[in-house]
Amino acid sequence: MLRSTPVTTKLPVIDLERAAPEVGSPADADRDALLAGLRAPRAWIAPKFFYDALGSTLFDAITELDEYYLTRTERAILRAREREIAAASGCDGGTLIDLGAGNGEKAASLFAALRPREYVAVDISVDYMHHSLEVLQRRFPGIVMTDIGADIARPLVLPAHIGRTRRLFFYPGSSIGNFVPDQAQRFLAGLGAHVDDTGALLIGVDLVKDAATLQAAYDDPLGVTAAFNLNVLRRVNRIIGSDFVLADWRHVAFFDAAHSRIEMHLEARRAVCVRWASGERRFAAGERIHTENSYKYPLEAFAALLGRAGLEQHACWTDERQWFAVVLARRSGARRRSDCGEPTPDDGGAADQKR
Ligand code: AVI
Repeated sequence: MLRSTPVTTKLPVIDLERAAPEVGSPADADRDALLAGLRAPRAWIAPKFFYDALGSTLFDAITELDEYYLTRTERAILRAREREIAAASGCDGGTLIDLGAGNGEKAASLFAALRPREYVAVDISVDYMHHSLEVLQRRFPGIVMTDIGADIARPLVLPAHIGRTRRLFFYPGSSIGNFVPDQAQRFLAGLGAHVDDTGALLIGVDLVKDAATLQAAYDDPLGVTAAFNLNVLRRVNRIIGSDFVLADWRHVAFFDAAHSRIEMHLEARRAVCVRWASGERRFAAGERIHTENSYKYPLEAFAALLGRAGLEQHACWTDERQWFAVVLARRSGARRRSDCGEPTPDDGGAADQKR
């Protein structure tokens, strides 16, 4: 059995990562990707490696920081606008597909408004998600729940039993900003292929703003983001058997206005040689490993990105400061719906920008 029934609390899990057949094991792919990045002239580590158990906990701590405005700003918009979002999506009674679901709580906070018949949680941390979903299933026994273990950066394969109409893809948190724009376009186009005219995408986008605010969000005085960044080296050591010494590295984060992105790096405090079974890499003092980009979009640039991906912005809600946007998109040319919600006065400070 692949999915839950409304009364089941023991959820079967679909782990597309572990099941991927033809390209060698995901573990091999991870090792290959890490080695390629460490051997590159400008070394890099893909940000997906941040999220082991400790990394996920550190990320949760980041979202509690005063400086990291993204999570709480998005939450406030979703809370203030949930009824409008539900009406504009037109996906009542449909399938809510949560990309990078984590513990599913963000999506669950919208269940009352969106009233999905089916909830599909997709996340790479399959064990953590699976346990959380069993808890959620007990709280919402009327919703059919499925969890899928998959790296959402890879082409999404949905099991055949997932409802095909009124699919609402939910991609919060501005994780779209962790893709470079070309990848983001391909990713969005891939989602577009999974929705028909009745479906939509609800996506959180961090907007460009003053550099000091951005900088503080990614280089907090408590050092939580630094710990999050450095922790990736522990993960690399485990995966490729390398001997990174964390004390040799410092966290660096800055806003690159030309690319409209925060860049995170790990910088060698002194000359170091990192070894693993099949090789080594020497780093000069001050040399960096690039670990993450976090793009910040002007609203028009994000709408243009959607357009290049064959989607169009249908509605958009922001906070008063215009720091963050929640965007509802449909396939370009999708039949317009008439049940698009009008702005309500009791918006708790969230500003509405319908197109
Ligand atoms: C997950 N992602 C949207 C976060 C971001 O803001 O780019 C990851 C993060 N990196 C450092 N702090 C948070």
